[in-house]
Amino acid sequence: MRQVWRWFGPDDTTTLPMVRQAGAAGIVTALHGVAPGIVWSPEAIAQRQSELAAHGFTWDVVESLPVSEAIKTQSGDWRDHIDAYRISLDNLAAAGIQVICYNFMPVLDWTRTQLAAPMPHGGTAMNFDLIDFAVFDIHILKRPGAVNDFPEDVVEAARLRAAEMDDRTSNSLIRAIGSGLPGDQIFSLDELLTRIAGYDKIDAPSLRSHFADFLGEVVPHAEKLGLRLCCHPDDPPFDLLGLPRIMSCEADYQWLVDAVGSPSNGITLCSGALGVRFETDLPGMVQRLGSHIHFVHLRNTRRSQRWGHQASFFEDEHLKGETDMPALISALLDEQARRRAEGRTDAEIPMRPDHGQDILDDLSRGGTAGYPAIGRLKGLAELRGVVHGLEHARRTQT
Ligand code: DNO
Repeated sequence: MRQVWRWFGPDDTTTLPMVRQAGAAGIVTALHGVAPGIVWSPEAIAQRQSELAAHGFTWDVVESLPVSEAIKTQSGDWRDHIDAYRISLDNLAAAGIQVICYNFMPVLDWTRTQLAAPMPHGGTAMNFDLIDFAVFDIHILKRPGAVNDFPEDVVEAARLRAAEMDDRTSNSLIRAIGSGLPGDQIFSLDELLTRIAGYDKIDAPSLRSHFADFLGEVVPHAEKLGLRLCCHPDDPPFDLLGLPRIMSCEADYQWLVDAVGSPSNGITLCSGALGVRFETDLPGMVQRLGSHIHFVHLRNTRRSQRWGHQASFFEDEHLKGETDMPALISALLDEQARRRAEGRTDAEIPMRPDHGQDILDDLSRGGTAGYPAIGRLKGLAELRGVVHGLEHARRTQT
């Protein structure tokens, strides 16, 4: 696997020389300042590439080329946004960038309720607590009908917790939930309610049909350009705020690859997001859908409680947590071997250590939540160790 690293641009507190020391081979980034629906210009792409080249890096993967809310809801300027998406793909292809990650989550992107939950080792990790989320949804946002979207015991626990929550705690809850909003956007609670209301008439089947329309418009274009689009799963992989989430499990990915059969219509396999669903079988998913995987995020989670598909969980160390990481990596190495045997030019799959706990100097450096330098360096080093061990075993067994 090609070891890549997410970098957020010149303001990232983890600088490119630090990434070099972590041993990553390539960079995953985006033009974070460009709003969804606006074209990524050749100049802006070239500028980002030259920032990377100055430190000997290439731009290996785009994460993300965002799909606008207008496209997801098929409202307003959505057709113009599709045209803009295709032009951005033209410009990325012309710059030699082939792997493009995106997601189709309504309104929110990844969502946590605590960005720095203390861990027993003294560091911190990101946490999603369904009861805190219910406090936000029912008592802070006051979304109409929110009580119906949680199990009864969660609603009751949230009522008790909300009654005791002070302003500091509720503000940090609002901030944590807002941190996952796409790009640098920050919404007020009223704006969030307005955006949610934009989905009043959109249930899972209609969102899926909008997604199919989007794929129909962009995948053939991407195929002509030789690009590999790859959809990131919902994180967490269940509905939030009464909004449908439709990329949460293996069946959803089977739907995706069947929706438009093309090598350009692929998967971002994120073990951290998908692994939260108790029934997820990641090694099996790689065996069954592996040929469509264009990008991999390796991360681990541990559920503290679950209610059906919903769960509270925290981001555990990369080799701890409930995903059997060596089994998953072994399946990915098998997939790469299959591709080599077929002569595929994309046999080496880009992989990044996803998120990391804040440890050592991370605790004072600041930067994008979930993306500390040392926590990710540790994750990458551990994952790299697993890859080397498995590759050694394969060489000596044959
Ligand atoms: C979280 C990330 C996601 C991901 C997007 C891809 O840390 O994995 O925000 O970048 O969902 O579109």
